[in-house]
Amino acid sequence: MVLLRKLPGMPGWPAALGLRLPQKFLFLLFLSGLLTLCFGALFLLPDSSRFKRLFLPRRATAASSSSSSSSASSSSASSSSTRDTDLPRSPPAAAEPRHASPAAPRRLREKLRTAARMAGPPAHTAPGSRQQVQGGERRAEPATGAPPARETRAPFRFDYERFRRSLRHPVRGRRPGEDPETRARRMKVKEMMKFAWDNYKQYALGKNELRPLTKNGHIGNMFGGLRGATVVDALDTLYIMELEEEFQEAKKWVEKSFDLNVNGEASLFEVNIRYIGGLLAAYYLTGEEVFKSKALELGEKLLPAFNTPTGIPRGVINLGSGMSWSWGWASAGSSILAEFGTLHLEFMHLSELSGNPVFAEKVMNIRKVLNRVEKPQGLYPNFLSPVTGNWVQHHVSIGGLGDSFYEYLIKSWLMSDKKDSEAKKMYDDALEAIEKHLVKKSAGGLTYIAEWRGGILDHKMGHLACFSGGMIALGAEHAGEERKQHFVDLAAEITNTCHESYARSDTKLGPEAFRFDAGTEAMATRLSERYYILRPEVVESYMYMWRLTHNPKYRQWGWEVVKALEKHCRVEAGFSGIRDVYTTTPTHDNMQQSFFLAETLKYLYLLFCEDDVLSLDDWVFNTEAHPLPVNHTNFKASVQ
Ligand code: DMJ
Repeated sequence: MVLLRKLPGMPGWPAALGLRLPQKFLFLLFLSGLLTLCFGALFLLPDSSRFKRLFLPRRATAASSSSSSSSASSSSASSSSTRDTDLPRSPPAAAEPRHASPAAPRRLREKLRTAARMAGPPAHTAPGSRQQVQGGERRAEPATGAPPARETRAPFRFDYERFRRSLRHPVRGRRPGEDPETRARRMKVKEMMKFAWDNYKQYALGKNELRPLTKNGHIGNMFGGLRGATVVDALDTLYIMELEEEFQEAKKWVEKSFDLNVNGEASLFEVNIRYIGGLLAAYYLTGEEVFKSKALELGEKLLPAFNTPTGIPRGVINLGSGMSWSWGWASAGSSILAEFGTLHLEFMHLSELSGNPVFAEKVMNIRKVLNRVEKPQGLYPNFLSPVTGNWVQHHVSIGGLGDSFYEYLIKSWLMSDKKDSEAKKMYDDALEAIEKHLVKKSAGGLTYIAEWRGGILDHKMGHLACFSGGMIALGAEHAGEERKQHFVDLAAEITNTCHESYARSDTKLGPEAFRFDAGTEAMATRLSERYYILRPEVVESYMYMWRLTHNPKYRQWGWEVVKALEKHCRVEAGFSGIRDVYTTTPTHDNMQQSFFLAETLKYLYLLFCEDDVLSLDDWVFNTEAHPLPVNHTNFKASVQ
């Protein structure tokens, strides 16, 4: 209106119509009311969702609202939307589109369902697999700028033979003359693996874990209805240990019984590290197509979790509907550093094997968001909003909630054949900040890594944090000459502290967390922290330290763990965690964790192997100890 009135030589409309002042006023009032109505209608009519998308900032995602999410997510990473409050904190009751609430008009809900049906099946879904056509289901598309993969990608075949030729060492090593004691110890670990597997197979095959006291299976609620966590976690360990018959049993279960068409709430992180990691490793070790196709199919099912304003995935996803949400316990709908930061290795391989860049794009975008956000004292807090891309709470830990994020930085660099220099820089910078602010020495001379709560130190180390000795050892080899010895020493000191936490207990197994305060060193001070659930982190560090230094004490320490496991954790039908490491007659928790077969026994076995078995020249271990190959050939694959 203002514009019209000011146009030279052109009278305003009301004047042109010959209206007087009150009439002009009424006319203007009428016109502005009309405009408001028209504009408002865009938002209120049932068909208005696409206009809303144009005008409103993107909000907490149900998969249903984001078919074009990948591109939107990367481009809106800098959005300062603070609509954090309407994130679902617990699973929605049904797989309905979130904006089609029961209060929404029925017509609108029907339209959304029809649209979902027309969107068709997800790309790359195995032929014949069941499709959900409810509103919650959407096809995941590549990130920024990339066209929908299904329409444009050329036929693609990963050249497995070429990959095998690129390895520098035989996968299971050459086994030259070795000392009989080491061989006997290795064979003992192999026997433990067979015992753990046989009992799982007998009492719990197809369930997620074995309950060795009650001799039945456990399903749990971490895997969204997926079954057989122990099978998938055990595959590569069985293969490496040359337990051929048992490997065939596991493979047969994957072929015949592993059902991916499930509907339940899954941890994105756990499904990725255990199932996708386990399947990828099994494929790379054996070349069996079934492992690859299952890994890719499952990878597709995780993609809707990334449909957030920043592209930072939420922690929980319904594998059937694609709906995702944040953990109820996570501060203000935040995502967890160790969860969204522990996808990189597997997702790069999913892109490598499928020829579909979408997986790589998702994890590269996570890195972009992390690089952009300001780090307090250079540290990475554990909680980040997937909506704003800002930290939600300043709790920093190299143990639970933070741990494997750091591990994946150095391993991303190694897996890229040392080409991913961005990952190396992020690792170097993070470690520098950790050393500066969190690494401490106790009065008794033990080096430990404390936790940080908004600037205040908590002098506690979790069992989980004990992986860091191995991580720092792995990075030490690649630090410049002048820094190398420093990191070797730091890794050795931390590993020594973790060993102390075992040595100071009555069972010679370590507690869930140990503290350095009030005269206590490397021991649990709270009843609730005295348990041991067959965790691998301490023996993981022994394995890396052994390979780095060949100091025999690491094999000795590993052997002490074997003896303690046999004495306190082996029961009639498998291995069980214990509730108190400070008593020689501990009670058992009745759970044989799947990571005991994937990690604890694998690292112990490798500790008594020559270095060329799963050589670190060729492989990086994901955080569940599943070996993924280093990209010597620039991940090239042949196109048919
Ligand atoms: C494993 O699932 C992985 O190592 C993960 O990174 C941390 N926790 C368990 C074992 O303790």
